[in-house]
Amino acid sequence: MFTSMRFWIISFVIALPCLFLQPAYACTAADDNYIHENFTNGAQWSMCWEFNDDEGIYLTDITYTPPDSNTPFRVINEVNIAQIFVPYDNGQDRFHDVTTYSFGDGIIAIKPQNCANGKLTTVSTMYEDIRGLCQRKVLDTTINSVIGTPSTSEHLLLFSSHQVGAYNYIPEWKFYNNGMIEFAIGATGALETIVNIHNNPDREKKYRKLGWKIDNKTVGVSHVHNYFWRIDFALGDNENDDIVKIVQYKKQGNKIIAKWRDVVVESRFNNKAENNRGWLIQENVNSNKSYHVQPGDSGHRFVGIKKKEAFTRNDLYITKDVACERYASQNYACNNKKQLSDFVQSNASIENKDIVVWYSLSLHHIPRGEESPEMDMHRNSFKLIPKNLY
Ligand SMILES: [Cu+2]
Repeated sequence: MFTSMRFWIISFVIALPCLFLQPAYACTAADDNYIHENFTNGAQWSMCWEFNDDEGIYLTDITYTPPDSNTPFRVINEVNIAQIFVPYDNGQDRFHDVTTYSFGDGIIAIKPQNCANGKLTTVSTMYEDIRGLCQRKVLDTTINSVIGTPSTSEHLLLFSSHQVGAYNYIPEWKFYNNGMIEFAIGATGALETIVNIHNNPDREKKYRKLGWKIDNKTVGVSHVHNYFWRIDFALGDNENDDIVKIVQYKKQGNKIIAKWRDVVVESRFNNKAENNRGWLIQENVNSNKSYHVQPGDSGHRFVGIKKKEAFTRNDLYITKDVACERYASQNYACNNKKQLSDFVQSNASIENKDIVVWYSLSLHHIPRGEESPEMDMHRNSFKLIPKNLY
């Protein structure tokens, strides 16, 4: 009896650190919210999806199994859309689409033909059950036909569609067979803020500076879509030993030299396109397995009102994981930390902590007559590029 009890106590003590090292999975293969995809090259992606009234679909426990392996490699604990902030050029309309307008609950049904050869899943909002999440495997055989060898790019695509006012947003999550990830948000629907300038030359003159005349009677007001993602990385088995590095490429004569620096405290950065800046999240100090945060559409920048919109002042933030720090703006009930800029504490170490990367993209959208009555989709995305996974 005593021996048996001692065995269990010793087993528990040995297992205890593992409980902390390996976070519990939010779903198993038997659950409805489990997503799994096998690819022709032998690779696999698996993850769980969850739903929230604010940000809608978010993904947890994301693992990638390389082509030559049977062991899933954990990449991300959790990723969610952390805000869509849309300030209009008129200076007055400043919409926080995720938190003010229940972006999640605005999810609409996807027609079967828009999820052809895929799987439509029911999402339960506060109000109703909606066939709102499409999971589909996408094939691209371009490389195959160009180089003549049986090489195929495949990815798992997840998307939903959300009505926010006149707008319709389509978040896309793409997981490629080579380990690459792309996060995107497309926007379509109808223009939100249009002003009537009919027979009013003064008003027309004023608003043409703030937008574009879309027909004889109306001007569409320009605006910026600021998209934010919160990515709780966890490379490998231990979520608390990831290393963060920043790289920039500086010109030396005709050469372009990589300069690396470790990031050891909570930090905020701007994407300096002229330096090809990027960030590397590495499994641990002894591993070279890593993901490179490669900035995406970053030609447009928006910096908002000084203190009130301080969250717009940087493009990428690194913090340690604090559960109540979830939205880049209007983040209520979190020790008075209301926006992303509040989450970065000066000199707060991120060593041996679970690391979160916040990344934002901006698009200055100038309306056109061609976008009335409905817009084509304007879409912004960025990539997480794997290094040394296989
Ligand atoms: Cu727009």
